Amino acid sequence: MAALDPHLQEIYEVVLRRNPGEAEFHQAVLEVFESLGPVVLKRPEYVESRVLERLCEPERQVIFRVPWIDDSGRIEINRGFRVEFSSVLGPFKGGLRFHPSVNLGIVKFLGFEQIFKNALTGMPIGGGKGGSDFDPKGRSDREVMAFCQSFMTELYRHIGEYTDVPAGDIGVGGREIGYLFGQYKRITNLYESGVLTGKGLGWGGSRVRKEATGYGTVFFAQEMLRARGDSFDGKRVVVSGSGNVAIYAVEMAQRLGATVVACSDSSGYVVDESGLDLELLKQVKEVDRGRLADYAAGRPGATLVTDGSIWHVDCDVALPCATQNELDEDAAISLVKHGVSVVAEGANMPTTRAATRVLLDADVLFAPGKAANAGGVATSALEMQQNASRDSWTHEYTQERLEGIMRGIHERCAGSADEFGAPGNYVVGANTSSFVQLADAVLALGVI
Ligand code: NDP
Ligand code: 2IT
Repeated sequence: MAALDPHLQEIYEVVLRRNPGEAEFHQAVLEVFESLGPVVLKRPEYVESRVLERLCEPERQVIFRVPWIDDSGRIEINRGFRVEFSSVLGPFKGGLRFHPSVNLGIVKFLGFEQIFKNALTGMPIGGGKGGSDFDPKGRSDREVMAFCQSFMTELYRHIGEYTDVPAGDIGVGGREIGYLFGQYKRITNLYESGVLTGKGLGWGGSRVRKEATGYGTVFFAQEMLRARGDSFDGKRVVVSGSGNVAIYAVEMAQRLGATVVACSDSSGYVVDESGLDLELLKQVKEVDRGRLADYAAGRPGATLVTDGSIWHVDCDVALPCATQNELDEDAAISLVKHGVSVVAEGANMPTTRAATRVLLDADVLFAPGKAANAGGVATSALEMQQNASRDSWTHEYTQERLEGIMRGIHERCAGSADEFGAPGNYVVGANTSSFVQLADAVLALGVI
């Protein structure tokens, strides 16, 4: 990687010192800083006014105990987090992740990414993230409810439709948002629809929110292909993960004429050469809350692979939609060797820095998550808009809005990449474009 501009290097070293042991947060900051050399050359006031230091320090970080009782009567103790990173563009906005790996460094990386992603949407939303090391896997509905109620019993005092608006992420879907919203409503005695997004369609949710991240990722990839005179039609696609983002990325890629030949979970991956059976996948993952092994068992011709990497399956388009750092340098080399032409990140930071370099050097069209997966949070902002006006839009209209937003983000990234001397580099485009918007707002609002 190119050396950082000396000012940026100095600031980065302070970030390392002040946030020890938070590897994912360091990585997210470095990825942004690597794009900003030409910006700080052109606008030295950003360095003089210490805009970068201000953006790297969360406005508020909350860590709390979450006690609850499991089905056997045992008392369980988890840790809850909410990092309210930046409200310079709007109320803090970003998901909650329930996964045993969650720690402060992971929540901070996600919150930091969210600031830039949310700026790119063009909607009035700041950045934040939260979650817990609670593992919902294998837990009964009652246990999940007990956990969510305890989590909200602390979180409620920090959130609100004008303050901080959480949503889902890994391990948090419609069921969890329901229990969280119910407890918020009970404690506050307010039907404050706009306090959480990802709600059910019958009680304040938005059409297309469930599908939005996966669909949006495919729309963004489609724009990149279109810019090269190409399309999804006839493409061979691999999608990692098999959760919310992955399922709807598969759905939209199939609708656009692609064959999706593989997807994964944390136990392995499935190869299905004739194209994934989406209805079966939804039944197994969304209805039965099962594993991909159950999909393979129910689908003749599909193979379950429990060792090795999904990125060794050859494809034209790769959509990492599982988790951070799941696509490493070896995986990128394998994808390039097999002739991949597009990689679009449905997950947050799934591609390591070394892997990103391999893809960019090979002239692969590479879409960073903060641009490609912004459709989820953008549709959350559309949900907030519907809640504020007590309205409910049609599926068709909401999807049109999502498509327009993704086209806009693509245009914005492509334009900013050109402006800062890196045509075709969507990493530079996404980071520079969002940073300039944020930095100008930071300066305008004064030292706060
Ligand atoms: P889900 O919980 O619905 O699905 C997560 C999927 O990723 C599962 O298949 C899971 O497998 C797999 N996975 C999770 N952690 C790991 C791990 N450590 N190693 C291997 N596989 C893992 O989450 P989402 O689909 O909502 O989120 C996926 C990604 O997309 C995340 O990076 C999230 O931050 C990002 N994202 C989500 C948005 C949303 O609206 N939901 C918006 C923008 C980004 P298993 O079931 O075996 O754990
Ligand atoms: O990473 C993300 O953008 C999300 N998990 C969605 C956040 C949101 O507020 O909808």
